[in-house]
Amino acid sequence: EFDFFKYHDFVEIEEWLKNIDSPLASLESAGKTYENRDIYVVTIGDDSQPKITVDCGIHAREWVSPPMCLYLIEQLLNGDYKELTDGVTWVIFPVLNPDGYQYTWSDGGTNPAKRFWRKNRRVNDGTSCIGVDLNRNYDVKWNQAGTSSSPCSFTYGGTSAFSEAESKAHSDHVNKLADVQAYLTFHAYGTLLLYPYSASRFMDAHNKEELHDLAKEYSSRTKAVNNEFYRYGEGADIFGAVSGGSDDWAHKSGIPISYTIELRDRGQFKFALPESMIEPTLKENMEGIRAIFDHVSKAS
Ligand code: 0X9
Ligand code: ZN
Repeated sequence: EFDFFKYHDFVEIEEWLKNIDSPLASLESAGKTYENRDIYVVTIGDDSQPKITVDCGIHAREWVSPPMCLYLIEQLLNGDYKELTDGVTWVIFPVLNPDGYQYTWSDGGTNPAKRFWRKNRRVNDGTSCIGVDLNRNYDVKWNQAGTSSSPCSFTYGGTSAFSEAESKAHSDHVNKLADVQAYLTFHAYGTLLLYPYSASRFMDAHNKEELHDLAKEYSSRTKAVNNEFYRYGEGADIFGAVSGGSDDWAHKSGIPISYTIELRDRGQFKFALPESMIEPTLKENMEGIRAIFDHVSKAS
């Protein structure tokens, strides 16, 4: 029995994904990483419907993120959220950065020098420093703000936008889909909901009001579960300008609803969130996700 409320390494996650058995769902590889792992994508529903696309695990050390995607898949197929497959197709990338994620599991996840790795594991030419921050490798104002051009930095943006196998495979796959209405990318930590743009204080989403109102709704539904409050706002307002992120790319490429969700906590345990806090975190966000579904299905 797979325990959704415990952490699992990539090998265990991959095995679970391969065992998904549902007429609604299909598992594909969107591409291969530098270390030759699969960048998996689970599609629930057919191509004719409006879509919501979700990803988890773009940052290796944010361990509570992949469980969010796995639990979402399970709940859509076998749990209390089956009705969210009515009229909407889900395209879910459960571990967008498998090489980095598996690296954090070195020595069983007990080695702090490895457990808190953030980037992918690409070997950068001309330096001994490894890895690109995939959330600085998308194309909105790439390499402009809140990012580094030093390969040794933990926010290194790579040699160009989409220089990395993971961001390239992800964006290519999503760009091929018709009628994508919403994009959710799960990170940790902070207990926050961010909407575009993050790249610059001087860029506003064309539907900023809609994004703000729906974030408020997500936050109020989430709060109703465990009384945990997710603060929300424009990324650049909350963090200052940070460019090259996947949320900005998604919005700019035509997906109107786009959020980065920073799961728990607020800084007590940071990336080392105790397993006992996985279940409440996932359950409260399922209610937030229901708000996104309601919004998308109401509009179409
Ligand atoms: O800095 C990030 O990539 C995210 N925070 S984290 O602590 N999980 O690393 C926030 C991303 C917000 N969106 C953009 N910067 N585009
Ligand atoms: Zn992150």
